[in-house]
Amino acid sequence: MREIEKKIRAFEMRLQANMKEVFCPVHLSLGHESVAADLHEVMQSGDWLFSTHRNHHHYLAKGGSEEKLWDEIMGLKSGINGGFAGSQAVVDPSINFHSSAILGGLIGVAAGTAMALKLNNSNDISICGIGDAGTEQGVFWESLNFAALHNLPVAYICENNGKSVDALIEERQAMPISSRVAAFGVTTFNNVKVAIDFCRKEKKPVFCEIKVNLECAHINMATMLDLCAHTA
Ligand SMILES: Cc1ncc(C[n+]2csc(CCOP(=O)(O)OP(=O)(O)O)c2C)c(N)n1
Ligand SMILES: [Mg+2]
Repeated sequence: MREIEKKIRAFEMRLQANMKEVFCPVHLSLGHESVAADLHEVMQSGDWLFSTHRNHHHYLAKGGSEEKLWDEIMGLKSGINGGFAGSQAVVDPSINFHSSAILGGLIGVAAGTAMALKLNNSNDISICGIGDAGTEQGVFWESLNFAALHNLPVAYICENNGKSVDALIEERQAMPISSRVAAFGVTTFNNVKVAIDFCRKEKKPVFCEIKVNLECAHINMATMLDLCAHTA
């Protein structure tokens, strides 16, 4: 296991052990670390990284502060966003990192950012981490079409854990994601580093699908139910 994977995993396991102290929804990325580690190895500091409700691994891979992330999740003023964002919506403009609790919320923003990078003749790219259910939002297909039409340097990195909360992918999707993406004229990959290199060199959109195994529950449900009971 690479150093960055160990760092991410240690952070998440410490968080899991302290979940009783947490008062916000938390989606751990246990089992997804290798995707973030691959990104860590090929991202430039000027690249933009857009993430989801499950974002700790992405944030740490982009060079985010472990202490500030911890404090944010704990709801402290010393957190990245003063404790107001919580785990799901961490934003750190100093490292071009954004995340959103809205499923698919930043997919279009990532394409728009790629358009800005293209207009500025930048060598940086726009990277968007999504889950398999992120591809079920209409904005994903609209953004793919737009990015393909305009040759935008945007990389959609899909961590396919086969689940949308507890709904299995076999019960939700008729065809494999990558084959549908290819029909939009976007080149598909199953290796993050190769996909990012292609996107940067060719200045074209890419889609990379990695099968992962989420090693924990979707969310900190026990903590959430406890919180509801106390505030009811
Ligand atoms: C617009 C919207 N609809 C529904 C939800 C509730 N929701 C949160 S996470 C999630 C499933 C996400 O699955 P996926 O994108 O595959 O990511 P994973 O949690 O498996 O990593 C859903 C439906 C939401 N946050 N936003
Ligand atoms: Mg999923």
